[in-house]
Amino acid sequence: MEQTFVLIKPDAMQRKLAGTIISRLEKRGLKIVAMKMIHMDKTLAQRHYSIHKDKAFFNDLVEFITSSPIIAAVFEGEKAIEAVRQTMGATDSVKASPGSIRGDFGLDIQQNLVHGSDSEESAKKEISLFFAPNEIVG
Ligand code: IDP
Ligand code: MG
Repeated sequence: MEQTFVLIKPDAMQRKLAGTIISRLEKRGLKIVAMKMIHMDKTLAQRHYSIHKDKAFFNDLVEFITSSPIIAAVFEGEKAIEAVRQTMGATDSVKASPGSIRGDFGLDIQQNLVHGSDSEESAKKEISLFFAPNEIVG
């Protein structure tokens, strides 16, 4: 069993797609083991996306992810990291396969609805950044 970190991003919240996205992940067979609604501050956003700190889009990305409340969650399942990434689709929503969340609901490379950890290492780091051990209750 593996755990991975998921964010329902501001664009998805504003478009009332949170339920749809959570539902798709659950229907895939993944289990919610932690979930909360938060409004990320700049410091947390910069830490969460620190790997991208030298990219041209970094400041815009921090601005975007802190622009409204979002949902942070931990999903658990067999190969959960890969399963969530595949269910999300490619980063650029235009290039994401139809049937994926980004491929079905988006067109944008930045406002792409959902975040999912890309490796075991980033999953561990991201989960611990947003959740205390006793908040993972599933
Ligand atoms: P991922 O979310 O598919 O893992 P990453 O490359 O880790 O994609 O990028 C993190 C986030 O930064 C993306 O989800 C997207 O919101 C934003 N982003 C990535 N590439 C670009 C870009 O070229 N322009 C603007 N925003 C981008
Ligand atoms: Mg990423």
